[in-house]
Amino acid sequence: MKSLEKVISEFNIKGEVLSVAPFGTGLINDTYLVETFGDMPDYVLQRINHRVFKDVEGMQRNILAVTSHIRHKLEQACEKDIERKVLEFETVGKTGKSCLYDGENYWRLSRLIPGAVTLQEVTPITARYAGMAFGRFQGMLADIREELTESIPGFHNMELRLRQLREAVENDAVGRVADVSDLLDIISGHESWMCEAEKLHREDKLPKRICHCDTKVNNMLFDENGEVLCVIDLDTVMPSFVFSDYGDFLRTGACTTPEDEPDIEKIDFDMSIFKAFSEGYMSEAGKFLTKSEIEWLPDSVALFPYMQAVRFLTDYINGDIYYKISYPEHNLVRTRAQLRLFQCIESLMPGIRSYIRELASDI
Ligand code: GN1
Ligand code: MG
Repeated sequence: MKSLEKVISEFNIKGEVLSVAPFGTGLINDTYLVETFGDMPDYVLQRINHRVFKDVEGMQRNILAVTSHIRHKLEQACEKDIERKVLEFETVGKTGKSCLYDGENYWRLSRLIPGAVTLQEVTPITARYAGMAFGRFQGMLADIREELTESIPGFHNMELRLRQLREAVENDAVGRVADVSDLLDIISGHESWMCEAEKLHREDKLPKRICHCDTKVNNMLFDENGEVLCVIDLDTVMPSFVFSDYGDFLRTGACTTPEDEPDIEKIDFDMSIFKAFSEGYMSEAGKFLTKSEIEWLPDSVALFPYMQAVRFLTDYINGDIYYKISYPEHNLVRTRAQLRLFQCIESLMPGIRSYIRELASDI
């Protein structure tokens, strides 16, 4: 692998590199903070995992289409501080491209947004802001003209995720299936409910639009006052169901523990975060959501822990080839935690449904 300094030198950056250090907690790409001397901008360097993102160029085209569309919207609205509200990528040499392929790896470099912080924990106040931010994000992209590709085909397609699990079980590549039959039973017991959205889509009853598809709180940048500046980590921006962003945020944001909590007794779903996030989201997204999209929001709260459990378990059975792990049973622990969260949410469904109904009747 080329040295990181050599990679950085291929991009048109301002200033001279002072230091390069690992940055963030993503499970897929490798991310580095690049600091420069003096007042020059600092940068974020990423090595893109092209085993996961097989069409890197298509993904990068998506990201540039989205960031330039958002920039244009912010300019039209005469927003202040636009440089801190949308990501900007540096180009490689004279190519005009924002992605470097060094013969082995793909790299990209964006400006670090100054004074921005990421939060690892969510409060009702930040959850409300987050809901508004993702609602606004989807709203701004509702009229984008470019057709975006699915940077990971079928990324949030529950039917596909279950097929991948079934294939993993059939192959049983590392002999782990026998020990997870209890988890497979829980999963198969809920298949038809969890695949309902795909069915509705096929019947033309549920649309897709451009979504972020990885709405964790650490994928948002907040300013000094705790308000959202912008949404980052745009690799998975693609056409999906709106509730990709709504449900996936709650999966981590409203869970009382990290997503890999080993003690499942500690896992619960925090209704106050749910309410605050939903209120923020609906205050923005209520302007453009269709009736059928609103109707499926409550179910999506359950869908995302379920889907994530299926994805973690598939990877565990395949021998840990997708997600970064810190110890051998990590994907199994993650699966158990997600299924526990799913079950907590299942028992709270009546309250979840009635709260969303209440919010929807106010708009
Ligand atoms: C991955 O790399 P990170 O943490 O942003 C994954 C998400 C999962 C998440 C689970 C491309 O995101 O879909 O929800 O791990 N991203 C991809 O923590 O698979
Ligand atoms: Mg991410």
